[in-house]
Amino acid sequence: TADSATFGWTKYYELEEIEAWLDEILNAYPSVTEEFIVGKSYEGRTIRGIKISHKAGNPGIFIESNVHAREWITSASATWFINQLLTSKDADVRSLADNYDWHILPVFNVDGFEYSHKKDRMWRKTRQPHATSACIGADANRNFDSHWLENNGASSNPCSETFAGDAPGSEPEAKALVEYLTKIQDEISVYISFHSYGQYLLSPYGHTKEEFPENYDDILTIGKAFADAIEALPYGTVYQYGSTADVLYVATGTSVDWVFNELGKKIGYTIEYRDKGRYGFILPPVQIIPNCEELMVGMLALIDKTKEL
Ligand code: ING
Ligand code: ZN
Repeated sequence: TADSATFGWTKYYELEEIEAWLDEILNAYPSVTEEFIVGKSYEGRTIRGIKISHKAGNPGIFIESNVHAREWITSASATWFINQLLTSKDADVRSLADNYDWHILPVFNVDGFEYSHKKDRMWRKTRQPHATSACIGADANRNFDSHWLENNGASSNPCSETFAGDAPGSEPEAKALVEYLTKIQDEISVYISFHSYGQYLLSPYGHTKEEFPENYDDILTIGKAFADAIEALPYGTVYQYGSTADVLYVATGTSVDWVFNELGKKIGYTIEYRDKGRYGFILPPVQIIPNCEELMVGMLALIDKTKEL
């Protein structure tokens, strides 16, 4: 079972267990939590998130996690973070919980996540079939309507791991998130997307390395604070930071770029968690909690610095 007495962060859980745990959390903390529904996946699953709000009028932070099915550390980190916001007695964490509204989507690509548990551990994409190919699914993080399929930042081949889909929003999951975020955009000031792996804090733009956002200096200052905080922990884990296209590769139609370019938000990051490739997507469960500790100090520093600027 996955009740809160037995749910922990020493193993990875399946979708059903994560959802059962979410239900328990919603039951246990009714005055500060609320479920939100993003919509339905291709296979008909409900895409569910949790909002944590300790007081009215807080700025909102949206966390999107597990868009890529095999990146299991991301939903483990999201659930750990939810638990910290509700139970931690640490003053800094309490201040994060009290002064921001948290909109957390632990498993965005629900169909792919289920498939990665049941059939193919290395699955990345959605599970929607394609009309003219036997290959299944698209990369939901290339399916958003921001420079969609430009600059070789995605593939038009349905068999590619970075297939952009037939059109922006062709994947029901991406379409649902676009509609949901559009609806609640006034409640959100920071957007963070969880990925693995490589130990990066990536910022806009993904679609080009020829241009940078007008607030890129601030974005880098915040990135440095995040990376420094993580490196200062005894694990000494090193994160690189900078624009996605500059530090990693050109990627178009990503959720963070869409929120930044189309919703006009000024702060959006992708976190690429541990490790640097030794275990890659199959990060051993003993590393879940250390990874989450890094997330928390990084997030504290990120929010602190954002507030200062
Ligand atoms: N990496 C991300 C990917 O979607 C990324 C990198 C994230 C690029 C966000 C642009 C925006 O390819 C992994 N490992 O999925
Ligand atoms: Zn990813």
